[in-house]
Amino acid sequence: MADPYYITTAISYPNGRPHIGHAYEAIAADVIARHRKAEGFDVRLQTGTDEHGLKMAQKARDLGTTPSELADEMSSHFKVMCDSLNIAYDTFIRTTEPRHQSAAQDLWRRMEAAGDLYLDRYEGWYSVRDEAYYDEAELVTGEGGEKLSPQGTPVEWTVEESWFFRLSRYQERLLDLYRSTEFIRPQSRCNEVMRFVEGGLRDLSVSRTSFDWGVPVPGSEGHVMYVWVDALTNYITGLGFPDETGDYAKWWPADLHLIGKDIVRFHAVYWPAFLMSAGLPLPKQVFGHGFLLNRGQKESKSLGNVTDPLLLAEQYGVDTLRYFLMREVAFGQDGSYSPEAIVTRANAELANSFGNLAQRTLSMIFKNMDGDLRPHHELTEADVTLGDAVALGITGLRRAFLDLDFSDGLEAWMRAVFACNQYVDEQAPWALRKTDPDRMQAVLMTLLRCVRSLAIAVRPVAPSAIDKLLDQMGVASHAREYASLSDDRWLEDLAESGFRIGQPSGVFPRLEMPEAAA
Ligand code: ME8
Repeated sequence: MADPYYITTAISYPNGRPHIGHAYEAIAADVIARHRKAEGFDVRLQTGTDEHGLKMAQKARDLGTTPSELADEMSSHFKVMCDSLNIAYDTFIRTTEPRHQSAAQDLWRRMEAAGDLYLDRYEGWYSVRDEAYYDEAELVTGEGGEKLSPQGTPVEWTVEESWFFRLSRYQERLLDLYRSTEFIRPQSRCNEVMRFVEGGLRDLSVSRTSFDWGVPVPGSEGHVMYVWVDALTNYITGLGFPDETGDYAKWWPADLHLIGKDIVRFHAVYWPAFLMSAGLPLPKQVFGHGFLLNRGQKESKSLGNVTDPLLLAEQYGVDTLRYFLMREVAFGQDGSYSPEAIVTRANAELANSFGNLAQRTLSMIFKNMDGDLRPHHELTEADVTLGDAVALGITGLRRAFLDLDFSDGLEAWMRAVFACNQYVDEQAPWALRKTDPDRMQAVLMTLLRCVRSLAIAVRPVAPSAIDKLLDQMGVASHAREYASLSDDRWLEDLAESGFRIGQPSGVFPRLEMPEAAA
């Protein structure tokens, strides 16, 4: 039976519409999910929206609506974004669902039963925007001399009665976890978290009395859970927790929580500590990806550079956008995008290199030998060398993707594409039609094999375009996973159809450079 692989994204705050950072994270998670599926895993992908907390309550008040109406409207935009970007999620969770409330309350009761929760007074520097308290020593000074959180957001001195979680108890167990496993990736973020934990952990305030838009603390009227206790629980709510049979038994612990770098502390310190306290297994890995910047700048309303990711997808194509993001950014680091960068890369790599290779190969076959393909030929050294180069590129992609190193993986793939184009130029199959039709057959058959393998390899990144291409080539849907890379059964299917391929049409069109940049 296939091994299960459970991957989650962060759940987004639906206090506004999705931005490019949300799209980036969803796309990366979907590429990982599709890649693992292609590698033969039984995959589950969960995403959703984080609907409680002060931020939501305040935004709703500013807009003159209720938090629940705001969440309903905005959450639907996140779902539409996922659907439009071809994100194959299995569960879209909303933390306002009743089943989520029972899961969060159950986790709370377990932490209470472990003796890890106590009531006290909380005073400290609180950032509404980050929904976090900070130590005096962590604060920075703003341009006007005001105190700011390390993320640069305003902080206020706040006093309230609060439940506390005995985080301090877990310091050593957390450090052991970081030291003995690859719990936090990339390494730079692991180092940051280790420094933070080694500096000493203080107990964490985990309830609020100043507002009521949250999950009620069981048995403690007037308290709602700190939004992060509630939010982190989503990863098990979606599996039916507190029922520990069924989906939970199959999929927990998660293999990967994919999140952005700003929320690593919540996932790598608080979440494992909550789970240790509740006596539940820990996720296997937390990966903190970098931020996506618009021409090197953070998008913000005040700069007027906020881009709707769906408009980008509409303009350049979903598969092109997905390819660009995975290729351009070294995964784990910050990256930048601009319309010119998207068009340049899409044209150079997708349209002119892979698209052109596929189109040339299929058109020559369609024109010269449709219905007349023969799978077996005597191979020359050039054919064997090309086969090796393609195999190397694909192994490179697979290995790098397993390690979440997408840009390197796609670079290895691109090297194989270049090798194929060079082979076409050198072998010039069009010139062989009259002089040596057998050799033309062998060259085109070699190319057809290579195009199919390269298409299957990159399918997790550009699933719709690649499926269109594989349809044209008559490759059955069961022969599109990585297991079928090394067998020739697809040729038997093709033989059954009388070796006919469909009328080829390009799947990666050339894009126009935006006018401002031309
Ligand atoms: O943090 N580039 O929600 P969120 C890349 N609700 N990723 C970005 C980004 C950017 N410019 N901006 C944000 C929350 N992100 C919480 C999560 S999980 C239990 C609760 C990422 O809507 C960010 O790092 O602010 C996070 O992983 C995700 O988008 C949602 O951010």
